[in-house]
Amino acid sequence: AGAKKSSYEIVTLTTWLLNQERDGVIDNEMTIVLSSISTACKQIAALVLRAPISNLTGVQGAVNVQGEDQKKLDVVSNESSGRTGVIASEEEDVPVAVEQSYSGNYIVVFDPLDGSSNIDAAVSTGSIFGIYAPNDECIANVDDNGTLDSVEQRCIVSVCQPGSNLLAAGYCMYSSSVIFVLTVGTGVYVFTLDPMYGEFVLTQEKVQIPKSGKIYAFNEGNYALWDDKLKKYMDSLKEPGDSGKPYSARYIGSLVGDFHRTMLYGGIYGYPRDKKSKNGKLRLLYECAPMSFIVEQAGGKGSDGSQRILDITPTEVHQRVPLYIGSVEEVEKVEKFLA
Ligand code: AHM
Ligand code: MG
Repeated sequence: AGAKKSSYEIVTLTTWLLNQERDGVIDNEMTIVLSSISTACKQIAALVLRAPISNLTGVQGAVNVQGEDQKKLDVVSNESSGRTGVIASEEEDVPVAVEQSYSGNYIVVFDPLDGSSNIDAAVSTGSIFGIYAPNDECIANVDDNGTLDSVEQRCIVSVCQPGSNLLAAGYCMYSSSVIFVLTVGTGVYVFTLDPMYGEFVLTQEKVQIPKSGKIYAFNEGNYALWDDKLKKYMDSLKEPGDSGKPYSARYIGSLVGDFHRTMLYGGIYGYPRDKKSKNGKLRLLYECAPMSFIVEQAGGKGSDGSQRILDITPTEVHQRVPLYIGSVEEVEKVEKFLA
C-alpha cells in the first residue's frame, strides 16, 4: 500500500486540489466540483453519525426507480450531494440537468449512500462518484437525428459513456474513520477527515493494491444460484493449498467498505450474475465504473468476468453488470475459472 504521511506535514484536500490545479493536472472547474463533492460527503458523514439520534434510521416509505426501499438517509444524502452540469444518481429516475452557472459542464455520476442497509446497525456505508467531460459528440448526434429532443433524453445519452472516459473518481467511506479516496488519473490518494478541524487530510498517496491477496468478499448466500464454473472457483478458495491456509472470507455488504479493505490488504470482491439476477446487482455507471477506475489507478483490475469494466459503454443509466475487482492475480484467477 502507499506511503503513510508523517503527522507533521499536514496537507488538506483543499491544498492538494489547489496544487493539482497549479500543476495543470485539473482545471479550475474540476477543483470546484471535487471540492463541492467533498463538502457533500462531510454533510453525509455528519448525518450518518447522528442517524440514530435524529431519527434518520429506517425506511422512507418510498421505493426508488429500481424498486428498492429508499432509506431516509438515501433521500437526504441525495439531496445533500454536490451540483454540477448533469448528474446521474442511484436515487434519481433519470439524469438531471443543473443550472450551469453554478457548476460548469462536468457530468457527475454518483451513488449518494451505498450499502444503506447497514445504516440501522451503524455499520460502514459510503458514497461513490465519477466525473466525465460532457460528451458533445453524443449530444450533437442526438440533435441531428432529431429523435431525442428533451433535455432529459440528451442527459441520458451524455452520461452513458464508458468508464475509460472517466476524468476523476472516488468514494467516501463512513466508518471508524471517514475516508475520502480520490483519483484524477495520477494514482490513488487517501484523505482522512480530521474531526478536530472538519478537514480532509492526506494520509496515503499513490496507493498500490497487492498483486495477490487471500481474502475474498462475495455474498455466498447466493451459491446455489451460481453457475457451476463459479461454484468451482469458490470451492477452490477453500482448499488449504501449499501454505496450509485457505482464503479468508470477509463480507460487509457495503461495496465501499469491502472495496477499501480489498485495495489496502489485497484480495477480491465479487458480485456475480446468478439465476435470479442475470447481470448481478451492482450498477455499471455509478458503482462498477468509478471503482474500476480507482482499482486500475492502484494497479489492480476490474472485470465483469471476461472483459474490462472500463471498456463497457452503458446503454442505460441504471444498467447492472457482474463485478470482480481487486488484486490482478485474484481477478485473473476467477476469469480463468469462468472462461
Ligand atoms: P445499494 O446500492 O442498494 O446499497 O446496494 C449495493 C450494495 C453494495 O454496497 C453491496 O456490496 C451489495 O449491495 C450487497 O448486496 P447483497 O446484500 O445482495 O450481498
Ligand atoms: Mg448502491
